[in-house]
Amino acid sequence: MLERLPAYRPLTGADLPLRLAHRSEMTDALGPITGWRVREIGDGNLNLVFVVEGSRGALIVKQALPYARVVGEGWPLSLARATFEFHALTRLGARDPGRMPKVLAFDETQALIVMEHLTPHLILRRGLIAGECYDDLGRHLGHYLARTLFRGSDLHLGPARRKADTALFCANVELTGITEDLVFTDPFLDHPRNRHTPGLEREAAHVRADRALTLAACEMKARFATRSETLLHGDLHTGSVMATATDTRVIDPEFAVYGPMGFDVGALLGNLFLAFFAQPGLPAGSVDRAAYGAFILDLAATVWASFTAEFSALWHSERAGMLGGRDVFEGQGDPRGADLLLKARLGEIWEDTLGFAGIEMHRRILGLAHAAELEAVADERVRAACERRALKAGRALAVGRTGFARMADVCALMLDLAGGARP
Ligand code: SR1
Ligand code: MG
Repeated sequence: MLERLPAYRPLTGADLPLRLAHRSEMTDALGPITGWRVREIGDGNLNLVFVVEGSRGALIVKQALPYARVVGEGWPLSLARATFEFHALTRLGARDPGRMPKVLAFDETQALIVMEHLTPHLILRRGLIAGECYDDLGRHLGHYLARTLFRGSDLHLGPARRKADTALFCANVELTGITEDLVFTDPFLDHPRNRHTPGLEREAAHVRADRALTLAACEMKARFATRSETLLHGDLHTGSVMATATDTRVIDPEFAVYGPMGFDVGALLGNLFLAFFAQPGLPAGSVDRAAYGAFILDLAATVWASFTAEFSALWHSERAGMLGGRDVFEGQGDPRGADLLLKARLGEIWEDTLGFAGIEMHRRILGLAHAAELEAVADERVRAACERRALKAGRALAVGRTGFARMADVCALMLDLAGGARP
């Protein structure tokens, strides 16, 4: 690990080599400082991200700023998010080995993490805009979700370890507060942080007057804030995934907190659905956008199927924690009881997933932080039309979350709303 530096200072491309060259983790991986080339590539909402290339290889240096980059110094934020990100990278990375970038060094004072440079990986949002093909993405993400959510919970961990981690991540109040406000609150009222595509004024007003939808947002917010089931990534949208045709990585877990399992699954699926609704508005080029939309729905279905399959396998092989029902069922000769408990857990996660997905779809259209897939639709009238359909779908999921029996029904709804034929 890095030694502490005297006082926090944001890095610049120009001073990074001199400030980090004495770190052996850097020189070992990059080679001599004379060959270092630095580029700032951060396009997220919060941090600085540098790629440092040397004669031997490349690394990423991610540093928190004392404010939210998307707004500027007018939105101060503490540097503590780098510490939560480091602890989350360590834990989630160990729960699904190989799925997160390797961490080489962490400096708490400078709020920076040095990690593996993922190349030729592309941010998934960019890949879904470009119409990239992925072989195993859905399976990788479904397994990632099952492994991290199961292994961070009382189904697997002992109570002392689980409670210690819950306490650790409970302190991530600032970023959790951003989620509570930006995801579950702002889009459902007239807030100055909100923005939307011109042409959606009527829809934005309808959302705010829609009691059933607002009730769903309040209910999902309560589940997010009070159901401390497992360590969440906390911000698992398609900008937090990097992929090649055959490899998938999950990045940026700085919003990590203990919460309900369906939150991560729902955030991911909600963002995939947004990418689906963006397809008709994106330049076709060599991409058949209708076929690519079907691919995205299939991807969402594969995520869910792989999640449930892996979660069920872990249930049978790694259910060592106190909430798996081993004592009351196996202990008393009723193994079938545990199967019913698994079915009930997956049923709850399914309903939560749909609820969180529907709310996420609203906040990425009406709130502060939007989805690049929809933002990439250049013509505002076309974008507004895509977003109108996505809002209808999001409402159907959030309000009707207890009424969908299968993923096929969800995908059929998406196709109907997009104007496509039922499969
Ligand atoms: C001020 S942060 C806005 C959003 O960006 C992050 O990626 C999270 O999604 C957050 O809600
Ligand atoms: Mg992020």
